[in-house]
Formats: sequence, C-alpha cells, structure tokens
Amino acid sequence: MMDRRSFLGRSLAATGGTLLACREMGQADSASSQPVPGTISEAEIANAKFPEGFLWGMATASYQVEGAWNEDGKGESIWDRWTHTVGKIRGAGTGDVACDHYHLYPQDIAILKRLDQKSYRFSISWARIQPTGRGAVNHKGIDHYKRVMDALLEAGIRPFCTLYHWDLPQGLEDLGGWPNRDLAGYYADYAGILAKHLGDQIQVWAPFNMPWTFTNLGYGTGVFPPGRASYTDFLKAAHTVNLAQGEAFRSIKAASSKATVGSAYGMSPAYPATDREADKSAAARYNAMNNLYFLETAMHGKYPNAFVGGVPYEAMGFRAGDDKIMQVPLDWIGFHYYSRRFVSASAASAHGGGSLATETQDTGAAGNDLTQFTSVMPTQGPITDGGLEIWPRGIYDLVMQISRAYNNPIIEITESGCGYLDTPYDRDGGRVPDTRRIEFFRSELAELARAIADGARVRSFHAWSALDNFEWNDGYTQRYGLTYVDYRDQKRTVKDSGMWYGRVAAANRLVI
Ligand code: IFM
Repeated sequence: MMDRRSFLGRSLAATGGTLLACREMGQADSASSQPVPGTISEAEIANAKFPEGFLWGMATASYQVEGAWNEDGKGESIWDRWTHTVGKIRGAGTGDVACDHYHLYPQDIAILKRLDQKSYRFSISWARIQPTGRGAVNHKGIDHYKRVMDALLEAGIRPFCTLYHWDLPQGLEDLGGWPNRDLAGYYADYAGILAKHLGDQIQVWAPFNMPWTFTNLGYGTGVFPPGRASYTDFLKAAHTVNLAQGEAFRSIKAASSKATVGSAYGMSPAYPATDREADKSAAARYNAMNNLYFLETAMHGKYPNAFVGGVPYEAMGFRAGDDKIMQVPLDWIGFHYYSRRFVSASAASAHGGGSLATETQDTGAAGNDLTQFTSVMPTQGPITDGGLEIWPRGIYDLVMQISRAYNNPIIEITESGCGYLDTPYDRDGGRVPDTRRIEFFRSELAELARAIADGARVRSFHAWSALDNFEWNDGYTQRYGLTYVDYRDQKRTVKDSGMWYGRVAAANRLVI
C-alpha cells in the first residue's frame, strides 16, 4: 500500500499544484458514494499524532465577545446599528455587553493559560481604532489592544489577529460600504495603523474573516447588515475586499518586518450531488465561489472559474491592473471547517435563509443565473443544536484539497466547532457535561491528524469558541463556547469539553 506522505507527494506532482475538481478530493467524490458517519475508529483516535509544537488554540471575534460598544471613543459599527434595530436578532440580543471581554479579558486569558492554549485568535474592532473608519487614530483603542497583547504574551500564548470580523464602522457604510472601492484604501490605512502600533506584539495577521460570507450575506442576500439584497452589490463588495486584502498585505508588511499574513476563510468541502457531469461542474463552481474566491485572487491574481459565462468583470467594477493589486503571496493559508455541501446544477433562482447556519443550505441565492448551482447541507450525520451536520471526514478532504491545490502550504485551521446548549448542572457539581462537543472534536481532530499523517502541513487548530458568545442573527440562542458564560452575571464555567481540550493541548494527543 502506498504510504500517505508519498500519496500527497504524487498528487502534488500529478496536478502541478493546480485546483482540483471535487471528485479528486479523496475517495468521497459524490453524494452517492459517501462513507457512513463515524467511520473513524477508536484506535485511530487513540493513535492520532500531532507534530511537536502544534499550536492548540481557541478563537473569538470582537463584536461577539467584547461588549463595551460605546466606550473609550469607539465609533458605531454596522452590527451596532443592526442589533439596535427592532426585529433583526432572535430574542432581541445585542453585542452591547456580550461577554464583557473588553473588561474581563484578564480572566479569559487566565482560562486559556490554564487550559494550556498556545494560540488565541481574536479580532480587532476597526471602530475602536478609527471611530468612523477613516482619519485620526483613537489611542485609547490601540492601548486597549496593547494591554490584551501583553497579557497574552505574558501567558505564553501566540496572538493571532484577525483585522476584520464583520464589524465595519458605520461611517464607512454611510459612504457606500464595501461596494465602494475606496474602502480598499481606507482598509489598507487601518491595517498599516495596526501593524505600526501592534506589530511588535503581533506577528500573525489575517485580513478578513469569512469574506464570502459577509459580502454575500451583507450585500447579496441582505440577511446581515447592512441588509442589501443585490447580486451586483455582492460582486462589487467582494471585489473591493479582494483589492483590500492585497493592499492590506502590503501595508502590514511595510509597517512590520516581523509580520506574516494569511487568511481566515470559511470553507466547505463540496461534493457533486450525483455522478452527472453537470453536477460535477456545479460542485467545481461552488468550490470556486464559496471556497476559493478570495484565495485564488491572492495566490494567482485572478478570479477562479465560478461563473457559467465567464467572470463578470464589468459588473464587479474590475479595472485594468486590479489583478496586480489583488495578488499577494500569502505566507500561510487559514480556513475554517464546519460542514460540507452537496451541490447540483441549477438554473432556478433561489434565496438564502435567515441565519448563518441556515443560509449555508442554499447558496445559489440571487446570482444563480451566473453561477447556476444549488447547494444543500446534507443531514446524513448527526445535527448539532446549532443546526449543522457533523461530518468529521470533511476536514480531511478540505485540508488535502488545499494542500494539493496550493503546493502544500502551511495551513492554520482558524475555526471549527459546534453549537450545543448544555448548561451547568448542580447534580454534576455545577459542571457543564457537554459530551457531544467532546465527541465532535475527538472525531474531527482524528481526521485532521490523518491529513497531517498524509503530508499536510497543518500547524494549528483553533476551536470555536473560547467562550459562549453573541451568535449574530441568532443572538444568544446558540452556544459554541468551550467555556460557559452566564450572561446574568458574566460568570465563566469551563465546560467538560474545555477541560478535555486543555488535556489534549497539554498531552499533544487525543486523550480520553
Ligand atoms: O460565530 C461564528 C463566527 O463568527 C464565524 N464562523 C462561524 C461561527 C459559528 O457560526
């Protein structure tokens, strides 16, 4: 039998590092030939190996945890405006207080340290640094993040900074938001400010969290702020973000010689719904649109083939020379894995649903005449309380696909996790017995270890999330944390999954 390292080596040679169609993503090449759930054995879990120095980590995002929405000179963001509008958020939740991480970060970092975490992925709120998104720096904002970085470094934890996790300053939305290409320049200024003031403390930067999601939901389907539903606005917003990613890469590098810049994309492995050629091409278009739309532009300066009739350059506002602005050699590739998709060819227009989880069940959305695919989240595996199918094998397929397509890059898993509503239970001594979350991570991490054994250069895994937090349109009705937050008094209780994950980090293997 061919060993796994040579398998990846041969695949790389065979493909020359170019993009693979979905049928090449391992043995699971279409919906009809999927393996059954739970195929990873206890022995494989027990023997799963992670490289020495593997960075076990957790992630959060500014709007979801910080609170302090109008303190220390912070400006209004589009999420402040959205959550302060009646009817937008389940249960009328807002991020005004959230987990109060803005004030409680010392105790949250102490928990990370206690759980042997080596990397903390967080995001910076642009409106704390430049209240309207342009102009003078708010030094109180910079000083806050400097203190957070000091606490992380003191705890021996690597700061992993996402520059933008969806909380655009409202002042920039008032100028037209991401469809206005001027935002690429404002964003590059913001990135340069961060690198100048925080570059001594932060070396790992990801410009955008899930750029496809916030441009599509914010401007294409309108279920996220600013709530616009226009496929042309989505195309324009996505193009500005691609330009901004390139410009930010350069301004970060110019301001900080130590900086490395990568990504934090959301990705879902896509399988054709049937063995029909039309569905295979549709799955490849899904992959190009939902997974590679911001990666291919950075690595190769061109849009991937997501459209039936070719890239709609005019509609997206593409200008001569934009390919050069977009192209930047990312130092590493970061992406999240939550769930997979079955994709079929479809010409019928369709619209996305109302939340982050359900939206992903139908990505044809309003631009379906251009992309001509429909995707669904399968329900073959167990479904979490957050509404997503559990499919551990997906992380293996995704990591191998990206490894092959981009010449075996360094990979950071920037998020993965599951929503379960377990709470502290007196009869368990006040513990939070979230055994389903432990099971989720055990199988998934064993699949990740399998990809590493097969030659993928994965150097970190960030569990989403360090804390229960504000889950966007779902408000506080979902709990993704490895630590429970009681929003009445902000009391933290590390869940059983958090304790387990801490033992895994300490042992660098999947302990029982
Ligand atoms: O909470 C979100 C996060 O902001 C982005 N990735 C998915 C998470 C769970 O839905």
